[in-house]
Amino acid sequence: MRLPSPPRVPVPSFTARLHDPRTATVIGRWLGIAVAVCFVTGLISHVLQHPPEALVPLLPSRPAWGYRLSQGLHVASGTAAIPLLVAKLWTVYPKLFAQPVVRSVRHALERLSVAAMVAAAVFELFSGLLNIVQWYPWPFSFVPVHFAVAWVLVGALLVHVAVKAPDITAHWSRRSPEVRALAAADGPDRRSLLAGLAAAVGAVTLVTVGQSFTPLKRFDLLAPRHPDRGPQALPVNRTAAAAGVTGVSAGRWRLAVTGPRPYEIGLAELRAMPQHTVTLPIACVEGWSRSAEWTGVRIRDLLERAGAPPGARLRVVSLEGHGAYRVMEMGQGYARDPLTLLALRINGEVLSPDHGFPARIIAPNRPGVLQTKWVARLEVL
Ligand SMILES: Nc1nc2c(c(=O)[nH]1)N[C@H]1C(S)=C(S)[C@@H](COP(=O)(O)O)O[C@H]1N2
Ligand SMILES: [Mo]
Repeated sequence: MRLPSPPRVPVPSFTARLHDPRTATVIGRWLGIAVAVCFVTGLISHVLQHPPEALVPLLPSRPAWGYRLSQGLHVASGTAAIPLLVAKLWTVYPKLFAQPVVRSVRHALERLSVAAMVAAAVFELFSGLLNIVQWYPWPFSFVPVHFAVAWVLVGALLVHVAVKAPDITAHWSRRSPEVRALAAADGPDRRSLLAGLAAAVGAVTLVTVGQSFTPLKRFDLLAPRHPDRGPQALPVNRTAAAAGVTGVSAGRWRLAVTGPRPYEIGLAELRAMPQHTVTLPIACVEGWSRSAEWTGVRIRDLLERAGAPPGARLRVVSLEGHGAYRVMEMGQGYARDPLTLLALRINGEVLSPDHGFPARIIAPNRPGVLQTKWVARLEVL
């Protein structure tokens, strides 16, 4: 007697071109570029913010706009990667139904590395996106985890590219025989999908990039910050009230400078010292940036008065009672740069409390988090 064969689990079958390897290769190329830009600019940001001891004296304070460009690219490439990742996952998701589930040890490892890569990519884009809107709905600290998972992503991505190298090469060129063969298949047009995706990437970029690329600020509809919005036409991340620095008295505030010849100096005396005006951006790690004209005293003049040796580093302490950005250090390259100021004014006006009254640091080519506000003390190290 013949037994009836067991019912087959219905597995969707995918034949359309939108799920073929050529589509996966083309979208993968775009996504690869976005991830590479995001990773390199992320490394730059990490090194500038948390430099290993040996690099501190080597960090360049020029070009003055360097960090602004690099972090603008970081957030823009990460944002562009979101539609690209969604499209890429949609293109390849039929592989989830591949039979048999595991063909060999090698195949199992390959699938595991893809799972790690997808999880890392989703985590990086999601956590980065929430970070730029300053929402931290998780118990861990964003920076170290975002940084560590970036390495997982890049490692798994390299494995993926190596494993898929034959497929990628075969489908790289429009004129390759494999791609021509695919063109014979029925199904919706691949070009429409790619054009739609390009339009989506262009649109999300256009409505967000104005937060750092000010010529496009008119189109900045979806970015969390607008470069013009804030006291004195400059955004604020941490207000004086949030930092608990309120009611600072201009008459009683004194800046302490420690070093071989320590001294204290009040606001009136600072204003009587040679004033310099520089045009420098605040470039926040969250992607927004805005240039302003800052006026104040050169840090190097203040350090020389304390008898600081030429190679000395500087520690800056804020009036803020606690907070991750209360204490900041800078290497001698920044401390000696003539553009690095203890700023007292912004665009000609006295700093408002939210921008760091009575005095804040402004230095070229530095992450916004290191532009310490409400300065209380300079320590020559
Ligand atoms: N003391 C102190 N300084 C600080 C901060 C802070 O929280 N405390 N925030 C930093 C961050 S994250 C940025 S982006 C800039 C923003 O400067 P602004 O508020 O003047 O635009 O200030 C920096 N200086
Ligand atoms: Mo920031």
